[in-house]
Amino acid sequence: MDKDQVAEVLAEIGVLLELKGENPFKTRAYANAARTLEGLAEPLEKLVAENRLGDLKGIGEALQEKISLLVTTGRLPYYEELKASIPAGLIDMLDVPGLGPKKVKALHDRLGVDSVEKLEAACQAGQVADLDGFGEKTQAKILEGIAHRRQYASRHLLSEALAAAEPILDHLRVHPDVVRCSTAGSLRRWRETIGDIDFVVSSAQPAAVIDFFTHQPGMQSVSAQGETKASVILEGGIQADLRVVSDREFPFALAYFTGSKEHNIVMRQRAIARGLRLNEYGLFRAKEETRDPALGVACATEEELFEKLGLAFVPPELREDKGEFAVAEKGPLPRLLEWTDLKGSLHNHSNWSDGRGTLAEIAQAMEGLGLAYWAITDHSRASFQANGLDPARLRKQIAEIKGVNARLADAGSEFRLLTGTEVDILRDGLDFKDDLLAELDVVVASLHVPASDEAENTKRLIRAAQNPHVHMLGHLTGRLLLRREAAKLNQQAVIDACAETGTWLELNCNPSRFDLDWRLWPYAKSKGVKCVINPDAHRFEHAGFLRLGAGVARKGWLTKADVINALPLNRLRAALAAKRQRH
Ligand code: DGT
Ligand code: CA
Ligand code: CA
Ligand code: ZN
Repeated sequence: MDKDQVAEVLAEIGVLLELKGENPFKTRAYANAARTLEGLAEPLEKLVAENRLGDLKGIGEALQEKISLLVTTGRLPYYEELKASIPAGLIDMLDVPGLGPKKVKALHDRLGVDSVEKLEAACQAGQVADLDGFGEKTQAKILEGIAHRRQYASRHLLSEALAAAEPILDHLRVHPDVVRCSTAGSLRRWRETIGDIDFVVSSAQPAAVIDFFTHQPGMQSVSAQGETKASVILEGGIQADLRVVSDREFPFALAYFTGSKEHNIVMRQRAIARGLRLNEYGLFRAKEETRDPALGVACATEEELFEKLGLAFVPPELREDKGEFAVAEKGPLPRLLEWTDLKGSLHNHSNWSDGRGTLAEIAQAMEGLGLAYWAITDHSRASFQANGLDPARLRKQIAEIKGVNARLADAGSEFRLLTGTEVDILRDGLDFKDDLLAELDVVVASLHVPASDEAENTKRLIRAAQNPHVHMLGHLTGRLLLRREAAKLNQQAVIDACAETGTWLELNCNPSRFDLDWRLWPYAKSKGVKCVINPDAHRFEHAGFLRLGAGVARKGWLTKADVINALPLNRLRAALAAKRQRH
């Protein structure tokens, strides 16, 4: 196990002990140890091998032993026994947003509640509000949390659905009986979360294709299988639907199953207005539902279908009935951003805070990907749990980055690291003073600890945007898809402030964030606010998030001209200087 996994286990032990009502010093020791490990600058394996765990603050002998065991064997019997000694329903309850171990224990001790279902019933009966230390507000919050949890459980992150779907699509593509194939549904539309995966295939041998599909590696079970369709549950729990049609029907089936439902409704109305009938099998000269090829209007591709309905081609990402028809009626849609337009990233971490890799290693990896620049924006001091940098360490990092860049230049490379920070937005301003910020190439300001009050959060973010040294606001709402709701804030007001001050907004393309949300980009664009697509990389592989983020930007109608990190390095430098020159 690596340090993050070990830290996770220790933190969980702390929670489980608290749930059992163990003494608070003991429970806190685990939580503290977890935090210490997370902030570790060197590999945990190395510390264990060199027998130096004892040097870490607050890690006594018992903990050292447990950590060593986890690092070397990946298992800890103490943890497994502890977990087994607690009813599974109680552990489940910890997952309800807003419920910590203390509250779960109180609910169990005083109401006998030992499952989420019983908890919901107790809330609905008003029993929870009557408990000491709970009240009406908490009870309502718990009910809301249970509802969120239920929604979360039925959906999956886009990144996970893509990882499951792409190998299957690759297999279908080379199957001899498959003529054309594609993903469809929300996955093809690049929604941030996916209910189920949809595939559309054209073939003259549907039975063979269905048999092949249901016997793919990675299938957990087959839930339905017919002559032209099948539904399966993939390992990991995602459902996937397959439809097989004739190749003549393919463009119609693809358009229909890509959706969205709202988009399809308008498409069908446009067909009706032309005396035609549109369904998943074709575009027919008929008033009634039909699948009769003799009545069909031939379309070889989706492009032709749109054309027959008086529309330019609408990329799948835009098929949400959010303005695409008005634009496609007039002519071709704007050329949306492609992920290969992106030249680098302006928000990333290194092993100086909570990321992986040294500065030199990161430079080498990102240059190897063909990128032109990569900003190192480690956390500021207030994010102590992420090993945030104080001014002295940050200045040392600036010097080291200059060294890396000098060596790159000597070697004839044009790739550059940029200096930077992800500075915390605190209650009364930024975590660093302006003179330090002015020394950096790139300043991202992020609200990591929001207040519970909407006006207060909005005020803090607007004040950050007004700082002449802040180039962009990072992950505006702090949401974690399927895990944590967005912080309360007036996003429109913050966008307006960014427009006024020439501040950019991040499209954080970590697949758990996609923050700012795609639904708000058309507004930001209309105000002239530029987008920066940042993977917020904590390890090399996270550079791959750029591809996901480009799709989200497309969904927000963004073009290359709207995106700062589509600029080459020299023009980026000019853009970075521009905000500071406004003041
Ligand atoms: P999801 O799976 O919840 O993330 O969202 P979708 O959009 O993938 O929905 P899904 O899998 O239920 O259906 C795929 C597409 O099929 C959907 O986007 C549009 C089309 N479709 C399904 N049912 C209907 C319907 O009742 N009416 C219309 N117009 N289209 C439908
Ligand atoms: Ca779907
Ligand atoms: Ca489906
Ligand atoms: Zn970050």
